[in-house]
Amino acid sequence: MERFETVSDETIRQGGCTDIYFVRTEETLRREHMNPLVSMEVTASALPDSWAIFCGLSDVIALLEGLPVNVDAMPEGTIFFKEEPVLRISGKYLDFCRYETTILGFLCHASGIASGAAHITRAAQGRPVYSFGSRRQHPALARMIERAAWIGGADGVSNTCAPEGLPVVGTMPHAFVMCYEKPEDAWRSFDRHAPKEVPRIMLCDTYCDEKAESLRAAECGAAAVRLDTPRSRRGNMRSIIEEVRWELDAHGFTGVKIFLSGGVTREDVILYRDIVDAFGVGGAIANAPVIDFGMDIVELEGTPKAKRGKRSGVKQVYELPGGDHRILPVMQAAPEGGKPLIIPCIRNGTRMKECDLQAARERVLRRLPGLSFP
Ligand code: PCP
Repeated sequence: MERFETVSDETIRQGGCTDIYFVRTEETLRREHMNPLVSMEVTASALPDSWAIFCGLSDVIALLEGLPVNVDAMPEGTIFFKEEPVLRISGKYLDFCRYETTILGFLCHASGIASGAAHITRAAQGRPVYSFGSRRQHPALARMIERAAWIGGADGVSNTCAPEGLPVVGTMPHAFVMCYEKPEDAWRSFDRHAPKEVPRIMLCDTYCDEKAESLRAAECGAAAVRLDTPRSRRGNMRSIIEEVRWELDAHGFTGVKIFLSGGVTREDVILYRDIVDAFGVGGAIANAPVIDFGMDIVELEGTPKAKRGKRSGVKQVYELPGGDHRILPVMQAAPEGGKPLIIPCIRNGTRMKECDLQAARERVLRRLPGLSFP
């Protein structure tokens, strides 16, 4: 059977998914009988926003467990700033050289999605945000996308391959409504057959005006109406939403909520958060810009060494009592009240700590309210 255009876990684990220059590096160093002891740090010199969320460590640990290396990192869900090391690997260079591509891939993508989700969650100011974007990426990545979105603070996810325990949400696509003669038939049928715990959120823009369909859905018992109006038909979206709200209220459906989806961006969330009860966000989370991490040698055979533009020496990042961060050489005394953020993850191949998904998310949710936002 032909396989999909993806790389197998086994190939990744064996270091087969790498940039060719690492293969050439290995060959050359081996022939020269060189294998220096190095410490490498992962840092981002610039970020898409002023802060970001560290995510993807669970995959890095799964990859490096069993190798003769030490790994130290910020726990997943830690807020970090540019120039801060988020992860460090120490060991003989040839034992992990070829994994750089994979390690950065894990971290850049997952941290980008978690950060995108966190910024949107922050923008929503308490309105629920649901991750609807697994369809915007290769399906082989769906689990990672939903995991990262959840860590970043999304209130639920839509893909059935999400890690166990995550709230999986969603009711109906346009295709379902179109299988029936009238939307009412679809909504009523859904109500008859959907599990009791699934909220009756009815899609209200398939054929007619959002206001007309929303009223009809409310009359059918909708708990909420979902407006997924295509961009080409939007006009003034704010006035469409306000009109829907007005008419629902005027007809006694004050309890019927409004759910907005379809191309929703961070800016849309800010524009409509006062009149929308919940958001379904696809591409703005799943396609969030990746974090541009680099992985660089900072110490060679115990001596600080760095390329241009990077700071030499092994470092620690401290969270200060007010929430600010400070980067210091690891051997320097901790600042007063400073909490070290980089902690041991692997010691000579042995995993020191499990990555706890819920703890990662709580870490984000605790910090979010105090973070800067445009
Ligand atoms: C999908 C769904 C969400 C969209 C995707 C989220 O829309 O209804 O609203 O992704 P986005 O934020 O990147 O747009 P459609 O593909 O129009 O879905 P349907 O099958 O319901 O027509």
